[in-house]
Amino acid sequence: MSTGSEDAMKKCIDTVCRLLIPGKGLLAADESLGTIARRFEPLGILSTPGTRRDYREMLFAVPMLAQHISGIILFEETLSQTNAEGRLFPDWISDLGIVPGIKVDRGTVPFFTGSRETITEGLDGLSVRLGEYALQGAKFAKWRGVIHIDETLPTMNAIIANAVSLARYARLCQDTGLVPIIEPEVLMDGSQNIIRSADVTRALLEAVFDALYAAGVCLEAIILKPNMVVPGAASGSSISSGEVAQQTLDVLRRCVPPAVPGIAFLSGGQSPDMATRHLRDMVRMGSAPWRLTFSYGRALQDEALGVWRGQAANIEEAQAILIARAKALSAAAHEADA
Ligand code: 5MM
Repeated sequence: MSTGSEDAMKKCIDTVCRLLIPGKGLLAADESLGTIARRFEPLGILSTPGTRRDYREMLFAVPMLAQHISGIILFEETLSQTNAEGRLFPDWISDLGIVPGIKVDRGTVPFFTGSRETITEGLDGLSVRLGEYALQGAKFAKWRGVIHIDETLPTMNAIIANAVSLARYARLCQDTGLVPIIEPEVLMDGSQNIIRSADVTRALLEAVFDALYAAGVCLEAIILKPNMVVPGAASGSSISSGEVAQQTLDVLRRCVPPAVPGIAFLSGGQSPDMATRHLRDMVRMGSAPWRLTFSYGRALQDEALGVWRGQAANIEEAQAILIARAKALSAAAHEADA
């Protein structure tokens, strides 16, 4: 099975190298309209194009952000917004020395009427959209498939359908010269123990790599963005950071070929401290064949958002909190290289 053109693939490899610079990680700032409204609402911030723009400008303008952040995942709206000086966000981010990317999925819908499982939409017309995003300056893309877990879920049907969608998306990205960030997420909601979480994560990753092979995706030009293997948030079990690191690495070693250059974890609702510790412990364990880093949304942003609260007067303090978290994550991701 052939992969994309040589030129497109060269672009992808170049972007992968820039994203996986040792000790740097990704900032996921691609909240869709519903998600950002849910994050703003408890803080009394109305979600409008203007407040979303102000918030993203506050994040991206953090002094020295590029020392710790290699790439930023944007939401489609942000791609055509400008900073206070009138610079388009993707151009401004590039000038800061950070690679701009774009979330290209259209979100999840129930798998069928009444189903509690979901499938991610957005494949129709994707090839054309990818070409447009590339013209707007995006160098990489992201698609998230979501797997729900409980005593009876997930079904193989949902696992395979989400895996096949991720693979088709990834192939179209590489054909366009965009690096696909492949995000298969087993949610941490629920009362499952860590062993069940490991089993489901393994089943999902096996299906994803089967689908990637079948679609002719070049593994050297992807970044995997998986969940960590943790017990369900409602399980009440307290597990050491070392065990989370061990269980996660065991699953990844079983399923992820060493040809994959990097794994950039999602935080999935873990606290910022926990998401930092878990990454640090995995990196400390050493001997992983892929670069390990972060691609966090909430674990990078929540502390800063809580301080900013939509007020210009709080910008400096919020930015100081964000850079401190980014620095801690950078250090966690860099231990293996120390
Ligand atoms: C930042 O949130 C992203 C967008 O979510 P929606 O499409 O649901 O609005 C999300 O995909 C994010 O990129 C990843 O899940 C990682 O975020 P967390 O908060 O889990 O680290």
